[in-house]
Amino acid sequence: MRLAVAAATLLALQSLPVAAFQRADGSAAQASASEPASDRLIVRYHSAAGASTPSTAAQARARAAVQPYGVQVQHLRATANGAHVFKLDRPVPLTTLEQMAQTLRNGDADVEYAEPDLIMRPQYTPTDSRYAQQWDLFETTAGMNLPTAWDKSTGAGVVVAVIDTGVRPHADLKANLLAGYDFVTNTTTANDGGGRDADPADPGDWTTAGLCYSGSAASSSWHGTHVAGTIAAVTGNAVGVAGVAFGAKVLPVRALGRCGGYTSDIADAMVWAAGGSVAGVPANANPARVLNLSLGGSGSCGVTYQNAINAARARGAVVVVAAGNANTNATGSVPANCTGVVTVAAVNRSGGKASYSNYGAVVDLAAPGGDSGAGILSTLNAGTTTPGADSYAAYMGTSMATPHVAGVAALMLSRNPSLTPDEVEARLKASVRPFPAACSQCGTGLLDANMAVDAAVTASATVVASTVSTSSPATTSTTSAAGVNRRMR
Ligand SMILES: [Ca+2]
Ligand SMILES: [Ca+2]
Repeated sequence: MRLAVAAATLLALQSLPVAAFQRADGSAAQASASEPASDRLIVRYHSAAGASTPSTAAQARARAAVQPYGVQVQHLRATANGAHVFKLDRPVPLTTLEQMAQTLRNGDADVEYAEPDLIMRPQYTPTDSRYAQQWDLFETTAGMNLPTAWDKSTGAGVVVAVIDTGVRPHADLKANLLAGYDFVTNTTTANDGGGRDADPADPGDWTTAGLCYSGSAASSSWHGTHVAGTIAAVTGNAVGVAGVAFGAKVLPVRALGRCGGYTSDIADAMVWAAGGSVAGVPANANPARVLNLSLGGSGSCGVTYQNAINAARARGAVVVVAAGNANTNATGSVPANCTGVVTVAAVNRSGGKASYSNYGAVVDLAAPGGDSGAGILSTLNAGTTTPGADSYAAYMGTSMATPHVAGVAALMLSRNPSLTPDEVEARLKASVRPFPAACSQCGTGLLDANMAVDAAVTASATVVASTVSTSSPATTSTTSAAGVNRRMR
């Protein structure tokens, strides 16, 4: 019965010409507004856990299982989790992929689980103009109260992994970057001439029309460089911008590229970033205590994601993720809907919900993500395709809100390294001010860095939601931050 329904659904979808399917899938920036697609499945076998390939018989059963859907599959690689990635000969909609996964499970008792390998995308939207002030760090209304927090912690000794598009060696960031790694397996996505390698430099993720199955042409985003700058731009150097945790180090872990990135690569990147081992990749000499995932896609939280999150948490890492930019309930946004993550919504400069921000019960708290007319200023690159000169630009998105929280988690762990991921999350959620403007279902409140740094050394988390910080920006630290901002165009 289930198979009959699946086949009928499939026929309806397959009857669309490829060009029509591509148009119907929506642009890259609005993938969540229409049905996502992928050309990968992740399958874990009881008998092949840890093996480099499943048995010939298992591969034959997989080919047979997807045949009714009119596609062909081939084994691609093993994952850090002991599962296997299969490549389809073309992308298919998520609902069809889920049906295929179920058919695979039903037809092979050796299958522990099978699920779509969802494609994640950076959760940002570029703003049109540049802004010279980092209101997000110090402004009384919706700023993070960082100048006061910096008197107590700057994040020294803590490593924050930025699982993203890689980084540029920006002069205002480079001194705070560790070696990192490139986990992108697909050469088109990677755009650096190969697959996985030890170089997490961002070669650019520009696209041409149709490259991403559906999207229009887009300039390189340098998304990872922007996110990393928010966390740990070099601060106090009289140049450019300040970072939230400028005493911390950023571990750049590349898992996104052209058209986004596969969950299977992101999951391996998470395992490695936290200090776990991944076959074929040298050990991580600088395990991260905080993982920043300013990315997401539509779908449920699969075993692949949840296992990677669990593995990172078991090694003591706090996993901070974007709620998503579709102005919808984040329950349908992954990894925002996974268990054990700190899910972050975005507020605008007035402290109200940013127009694009997702919301809902899975959101833990909010931080500045900016909105039209008042974005988040950070390090960037001027190249429209390949890398150009260092630059600065304002972006907006839950991608921008997330590194504010990751940075504050680093400030907390620097002050008290013995905090567990659950303790960090509970104290983050308790270290908030009430929203100064409407932000419904945005979690416990607006994160206050000073309260969080204090909470890092208290005996237990206490909700102090009624305490509104009114710290004047007239401290030495604030003046310094404002001073470097004024040098911005
Ligand atoms: Ca590469
Ligand atoms: Ca700087």
